[in-house]
Amino acid sequence: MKLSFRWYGESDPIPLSYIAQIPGMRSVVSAVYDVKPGQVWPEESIQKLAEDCKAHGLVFDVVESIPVSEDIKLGTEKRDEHIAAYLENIRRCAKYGVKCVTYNFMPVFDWTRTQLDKAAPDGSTSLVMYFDQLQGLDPLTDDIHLPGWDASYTQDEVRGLIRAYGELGEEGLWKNIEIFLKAVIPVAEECGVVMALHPDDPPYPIFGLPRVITCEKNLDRYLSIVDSPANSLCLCTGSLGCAAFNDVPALVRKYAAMGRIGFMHIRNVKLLPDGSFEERAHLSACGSLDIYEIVKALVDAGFDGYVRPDHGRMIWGETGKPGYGLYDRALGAAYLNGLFEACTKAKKG
Ligand code: DNO
Repeated sequence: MKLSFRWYGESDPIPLSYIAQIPGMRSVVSAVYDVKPGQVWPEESIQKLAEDCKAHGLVFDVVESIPVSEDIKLGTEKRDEHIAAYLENIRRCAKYGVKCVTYNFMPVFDWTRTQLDKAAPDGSTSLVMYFDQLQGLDPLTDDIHLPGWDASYTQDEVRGLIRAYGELGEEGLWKNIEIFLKAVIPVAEECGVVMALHPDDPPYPIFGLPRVITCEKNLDRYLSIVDSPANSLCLCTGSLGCAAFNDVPALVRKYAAMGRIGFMHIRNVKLLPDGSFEERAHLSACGSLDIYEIVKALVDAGFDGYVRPDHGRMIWGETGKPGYGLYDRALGAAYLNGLFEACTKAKKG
């Protein structure tokens, strides 16, 4: 596996020099964050990312994300233009050494949580999704801004988008996914890039918006639309694992054996009886997911793709981007290193 760490570029409070000090760290996961979805990334920005990482002994070879615009997801008249820009971005990234591109197909909102700083008894804070905090909220009538949502949309735009997705429905979304994949995967293949689809987080409809990247059946459907190793998954254990119907170690075993995991986001979540969940430390004992079984499944399959510790808690007084501090993600990386070493040695016997 190739160990990686997400970095938000120059605005990230964590310097690359610190990331480089994490044992076994190889790759930086980043993106050009100041260009709108549907637009072409300036080559200089991609080149600068690659050079900055190289200067610290790291490799910028994973992009997270090239966002899929709402026009592509909804199939508006701007779709073709935005897909053309998407293809150009893949080509430009590949030119500077990128091997894996992460993206998602979540309508309007990326990940959804109700609180970003829920304090645990030990004083650490983490991201949580509590249904009682969500209940009664309706973005069609209320002016709500949940953490993690794109703050650049006005409330009116959000309402318009929610209505448009309501009309599109799940099958309409699948149709637009198919058009996207049939355009993108051949170009990714040509460029030697693996497209890694991130699941919906959480993996069920929110506010009536269709969310389809949710479960084994739908992941199978997605992968079969274009049956190519370039059409792969970013298997996020915390996103799939916050729904009890997903058996995450079994999913990892299956898709790793098929060679269809390009990127692993590994983190733990604690499921609560009403379906709410809390993000926890990576250690298996801290949450509902058996991280050992997940890593063992990867090692058994000979997984050689990218892995990153995902959201960490805020600990030791650190402040910064919720989920993306240094300390707890570095602890996560160290834990993952330990599991991978143990599983790999046990496999060799
Ligand atoms: C959350 C991340 C997601 C992910 C995108 C990929 O912390 O895992 O925002 O980057 O969904 O497109």
